Amino acid sequence: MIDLRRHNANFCAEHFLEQCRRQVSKAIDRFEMIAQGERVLVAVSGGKDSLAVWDLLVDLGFRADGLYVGLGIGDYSDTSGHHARAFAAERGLTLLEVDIPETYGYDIPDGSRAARRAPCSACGLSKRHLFDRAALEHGYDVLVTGHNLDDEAAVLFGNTLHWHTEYLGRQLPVLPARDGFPRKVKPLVRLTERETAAYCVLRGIDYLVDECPMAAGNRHLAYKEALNDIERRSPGAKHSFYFGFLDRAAHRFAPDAEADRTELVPCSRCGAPTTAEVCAFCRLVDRAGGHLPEAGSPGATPVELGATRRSRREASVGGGR
Ligand code: Q46
Ligand code: ZN
Repeated sequence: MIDLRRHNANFCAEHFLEQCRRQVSKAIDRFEMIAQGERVLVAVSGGKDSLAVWDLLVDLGFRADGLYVGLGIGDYSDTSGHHARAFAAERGLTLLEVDIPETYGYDIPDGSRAARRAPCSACGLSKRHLFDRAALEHGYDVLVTGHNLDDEAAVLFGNTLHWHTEYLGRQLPVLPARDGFPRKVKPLVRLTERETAAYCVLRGIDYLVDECPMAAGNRHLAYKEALNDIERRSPGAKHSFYFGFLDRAAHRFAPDAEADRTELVPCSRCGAPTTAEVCAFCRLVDRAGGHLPEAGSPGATPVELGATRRSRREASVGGGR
């Protein structure tokens, strides 16, 4: 039995899985995230959320491939890569990979120190750039991330505490494609972290349980803990905080987000959309002591985006389900 206090209900395994599928379908339909037949790229970390969303999308009949980005965070990256590859191989799914140290010559721990950025800020910037790039380069219609209700509520909490109204205006479960960015969607917004973990256990998905070692002290975790405390006393609080915001407040901040939008031009080095001559990613690569891909290699020119390669195991596991 799985007890979901926020729904005031207990579910057996089979009904719990059905409930997860229903919640994801509902999010996809309500926010018009993905149409049947579209090509979907899932940003995969090897953790519970990204593997759960990939599994759910395939189960719901979407054509979804994965992309894993190697961050060079020691054992954590080795193990997370292993989980992502094993998941894809066991199910005959396609996993693309980009290894930052191998292709761009820096890793997140040393690179962020050299660039004088917080690790999560350097990491987030790198991942966003590489996911966007790969989605466009490989012709995907939509990029999926595994952000769940806890993540979105924590981001909302932080943006509200600091009244980042321009961020509040674009904190939506769907960001439409624009100016060289792919459409980005978050189908897990109706599921909590505890639910995605239970989903993985029941589906036999072997995910990376350890937290990233660089996450300690990050404010996002502190916001999550604060919200968990509130949720314990008042089940359903996270859901009503986040969905109440979407229903009743998000549109009020749209003008702030719009005013914050600046004209984008292609980066003179990599071609990604940017407000400056050189994009934030290329500047990070410089300051982190890395390099753009060697001339002649994939991703070396602005036209040919990314430096993705297929998972080594893909060749031996055949097509999808
Ligand atoms: S992987 Fe990267 Fe996270 Fe690790 S360094 Fe921070 S952002 S915590 S999702
Ligand atoms: Zn660039």
